Amino acid sequence: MNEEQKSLLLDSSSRFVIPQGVKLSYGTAGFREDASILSSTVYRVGILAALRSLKTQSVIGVMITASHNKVSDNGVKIADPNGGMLSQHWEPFADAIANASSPQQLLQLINEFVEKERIPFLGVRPAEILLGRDTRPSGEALLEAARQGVTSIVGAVASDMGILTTPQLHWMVRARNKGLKASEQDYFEQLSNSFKCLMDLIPTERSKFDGMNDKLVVDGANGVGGAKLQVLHKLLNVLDIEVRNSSEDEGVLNDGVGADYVQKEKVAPHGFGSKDAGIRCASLDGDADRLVYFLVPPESNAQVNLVDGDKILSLFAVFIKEQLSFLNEKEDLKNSHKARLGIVQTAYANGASTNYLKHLGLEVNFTPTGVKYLHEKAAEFDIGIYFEANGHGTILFSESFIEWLEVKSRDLSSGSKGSEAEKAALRLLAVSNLINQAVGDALSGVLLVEVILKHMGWSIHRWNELYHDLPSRQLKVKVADRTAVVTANAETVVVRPPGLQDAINTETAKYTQGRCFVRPSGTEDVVRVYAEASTQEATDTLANCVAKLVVQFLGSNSS
Ligand code: G16
Repeated sequence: MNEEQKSLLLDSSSRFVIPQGVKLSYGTAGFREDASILSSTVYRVGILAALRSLKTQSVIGVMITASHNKVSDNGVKIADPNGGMLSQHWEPFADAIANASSPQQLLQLINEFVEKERIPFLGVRPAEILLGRDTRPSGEALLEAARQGVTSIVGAVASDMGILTTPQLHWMVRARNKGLKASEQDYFEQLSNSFKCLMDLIPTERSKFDGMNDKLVVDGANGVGGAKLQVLHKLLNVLDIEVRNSSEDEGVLNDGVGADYVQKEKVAPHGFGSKDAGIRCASLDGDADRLVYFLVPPESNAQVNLVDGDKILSLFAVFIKEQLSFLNEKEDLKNSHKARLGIVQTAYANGASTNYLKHLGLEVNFTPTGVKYLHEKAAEFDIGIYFEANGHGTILFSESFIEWLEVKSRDLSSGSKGSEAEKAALRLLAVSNLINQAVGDALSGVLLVEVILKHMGWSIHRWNELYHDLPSRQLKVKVADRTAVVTANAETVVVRPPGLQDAINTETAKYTQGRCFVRPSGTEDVVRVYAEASTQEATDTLANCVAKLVVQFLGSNSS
């Protein structure tokens, strides 16, 4: 770094004073904290994004969001050149600069990192960063902090893409780096065109739902997703979708609404009630990267029938498997490419879903919580389907498989035109264009669920019957220091504090089909407890007992 660069960094960083007494860490999905203490962190992430852009000579994204967290929180995450999460290799640097106590220390850390990573400054394409934010009131000021961070690297350019869903920003970064059209309008057009293509390929004998109301009612979590879905809805003009809890309504973001609330509490979001019984309902989270479906029961105050990320994954798996079997019916296709289909879940996946997927003959893999881990694993397959139970997931297609599909669909269309194999190849290509290849995306997820249900001729009830969930419960426990919990084996075993895992094992062994694990959240200041057992009552008892064990071993923090 030359002297001009050093003084630019020293000068701009002196405007962003680090809060005292807070240790920040790049968690499950970037930095997340109360918005009031985040401006220095976001500024520093802006610098990191510009350095990452120089290093990779690609466009990088910075998204200001705290997704499912309460409205007073905010956060920041990076989209890497392929649209995915920041390379984990750079996370320690993110932690280090976020916690640097003075401009001088910050400069020193950056200088050392630039040398270690050999980040080029001269004679290269200048850094280019796309900035996006969700609807949080703190977003505008934090976006400005990110912009100042980016532009404290000489020549770097920051483009404000405005209010977006998180997956839209990731999609744009990926598209830009592939040399494709990358505006928000292009995103909507790609989704709507591929959706229409899948609709046109629905077998005529299946094109009716089995006696179901065709309407879908979507809870937008009072976040960014509702308004964006309305835009898509207008473009499509074939789906009957009603959006409630849109950011244009009066409600508070993620407060008694949204995918996280519906999935964890298993209750209907605000604005939904017994009048909606029997109607297909869905819920997005605050930045529209999660999606769950649900059915409201006729009796008020009863739990909703949750159709969660595991069931969305299962629906997608059934559909993809069917298309692959059409392709495999043709001997020459079967021999020219044996597509590897892989499933990725986390420990939160309901045990019944894993059994179901294995029963379908699919390979199921497990990773720790966090899209960054699931995505990486899913990318190892020709088709990798990953979903967290909370509704975060997508389907990844390898470049080589897409190329093979493109060639084969052309060959097939000149030969046995209209064959099932040709249609299957076209459907898979359309899915790869519809479902976001960069990250889990509730908007593309809704469209894919809707068109697959139509393709199968299934109602939400039929879909929900694929398997029966084991009763489960999730609890949050406030402890003195959640980082004292260290886990292993995809978060199923507690390694520290010593003795806690033995105590959990002893408790779990008392329950038929008992399963329980604890892990520190990477987005909230809590330890999470997950339990499963053969009845809801037993599950709740197990979860509560283990929550007490967590407090015993770690000390409570009720503040
Ligand atoms: C983020 C991550 C998800 C993760 C969730 C909860 O979601 O992207 O992969 O499941 O946090 O993580 P934790 O249990 O560590 O708090 P979102 O939708 O909040 O960005």
